[in-house]
Amino acid sequence: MIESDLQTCTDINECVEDGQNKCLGDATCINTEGSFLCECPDGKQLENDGRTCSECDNYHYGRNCQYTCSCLNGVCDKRTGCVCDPGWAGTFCDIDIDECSTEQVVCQMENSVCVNILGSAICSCEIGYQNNSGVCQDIDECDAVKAQ
Ligand SMILES: [Ca+2]
Repeated sequence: MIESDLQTCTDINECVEDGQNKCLGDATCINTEGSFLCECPDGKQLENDGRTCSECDNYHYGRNCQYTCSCLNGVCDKRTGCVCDPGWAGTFCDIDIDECSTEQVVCQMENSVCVNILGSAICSCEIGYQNNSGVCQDIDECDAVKAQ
């Protein structure tokens, strides 16, 4: 814009001047010296037109979709990254949670032990016991031998 002295050019703030905000949709306008920029919220990236924001694809997230979202056991949230399925943790949901040591699974059945498995944990009868209708019963090894 030319000032009244007809010699000085001053920056136009495209972000506030009426009708000059060229950013579209939810893109935020940022005024720069001599120009302006459009910035997208997390989970979206700027189109080639420099003015429109579009959602990240299913494999990217964050600011300008710059982070890879590779969730082994979970789903990608385009703003925050992997949201893991129960039993899984880590940036890529590839770390099994040990529900036994974190006491998320506590085995109350007598003579049973917690066994950590991928994505979960189960209660299993201790060695020498077998599950009989939800009760861990002592295996009579002597009887088993006789039956053979
Ligand atoms: Ca587990």
